[in-house]
Amino acid sequence: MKLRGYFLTVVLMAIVALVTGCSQDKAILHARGNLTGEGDFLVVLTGEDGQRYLKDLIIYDTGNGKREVFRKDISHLNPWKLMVGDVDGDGKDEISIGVYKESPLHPVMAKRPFFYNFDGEDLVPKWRGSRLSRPFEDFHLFDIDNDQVMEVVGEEYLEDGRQVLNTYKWREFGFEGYKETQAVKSIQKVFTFEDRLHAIVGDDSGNARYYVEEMEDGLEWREYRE
Ligand SMILES: [Ca+2]
Ligand SMILES: [Ca+2]
Repeated sequence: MKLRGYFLTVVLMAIVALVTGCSQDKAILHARGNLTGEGDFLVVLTGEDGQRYLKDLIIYDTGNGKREVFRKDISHLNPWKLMVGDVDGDGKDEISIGVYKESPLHPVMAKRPFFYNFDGEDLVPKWRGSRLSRPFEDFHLFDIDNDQVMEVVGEEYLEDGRQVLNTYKWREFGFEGYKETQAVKSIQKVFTFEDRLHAIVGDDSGNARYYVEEMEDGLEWREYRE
């Protein structure tokens, strides 16, 4: 009898775990950084597996254990990307969220990059620009010129459908175009490797891997050889 009771308890606990596990959103994207200039934080976007757009933005103070310090449902922004990095060089990392929404100045649904600061209690909008220079597929934070400040790197589309990597620097009130690459047929994937920005670039003969080098008058594609 005793053993059966124990078995039932275990089964019930397993069912409860399964049900609550299924109904709860889980951390899909996360990024770490020093949001306030004086501490380590973990930023999380929750959602459901396979969902295109996510839901809750949660911030944990991880300086001494792990303590939730902020939580907000931002599903109305259709968030799809989360990054953390210092774009203005003040020593505090911004939270960058890729959203998919209309904007007052540009009333069509489009991917847009939003930037926030965290003051220890609340999110403070830094830049909710209507768009980059051109429509973009994805964006990244990367220090292209090695000055310890992140540039925004957009995988942008030209009007003829070709793509460029374009970079932006924070200038007091917003992002200003910096340097861009020459156009290529397509950019398949962008990633960081050994402190350089790499990309898988598609052309008529297939895909090739390049890294990006900063030159005086622009960014150059350099073929990557292992
Ligand atoms: Ca900053
Ligand atoms: Ca930089």
